[in-house]
Amino acid sequence: MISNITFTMIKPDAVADGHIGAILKMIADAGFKFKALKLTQLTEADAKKFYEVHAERPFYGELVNFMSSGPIVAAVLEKDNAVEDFRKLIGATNPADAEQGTIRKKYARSVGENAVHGSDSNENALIEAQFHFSGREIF
Ligand code: DAT
Ligand code: MG
Repeated sequence: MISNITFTMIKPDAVADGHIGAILKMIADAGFKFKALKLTQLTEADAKKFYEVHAERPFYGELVNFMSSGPIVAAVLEKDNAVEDFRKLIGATNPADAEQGTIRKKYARSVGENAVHGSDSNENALIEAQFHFSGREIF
């Protein structure tokens, strides 16, 4: 599973805006297989840990508050070249810069509330998947 998986979250904005079904369909239609899937919510401590790498950035506090503000959908996805292909499907971090047809272009509210997360490397995909799911929740 090491090089063919990525980890995603449908973030609190997109869940609150009613986009879970549409986003899961875009992911499935793009050829990703669901290896794990759940509706959950991050505590403030979870969000701090998940985004630790951004701790020095000016938006860290806002990011932690937002990501723990409501339910999310967490998923592990499988496909050849999963990390890179999923980053293409979601589009640029800022929806204003995202290409037409990408998930962020269609559903993100702003750069901070940008609808979905996608892992940035194979190594982080595995770390993030294991942060959210136990071994018996990944198929
Ligand atoms: P990505 O989610 O595209 O990998 P990132 O890792 O650089 O982007 O940042 C993580 C999250 O932090 C991003 O999804 C939303 C938030 N963020 C990034 N840049 C921001 C900014 N300039 N203002 C507010 N939030 C920002
Ligand atoms: Mg990132």
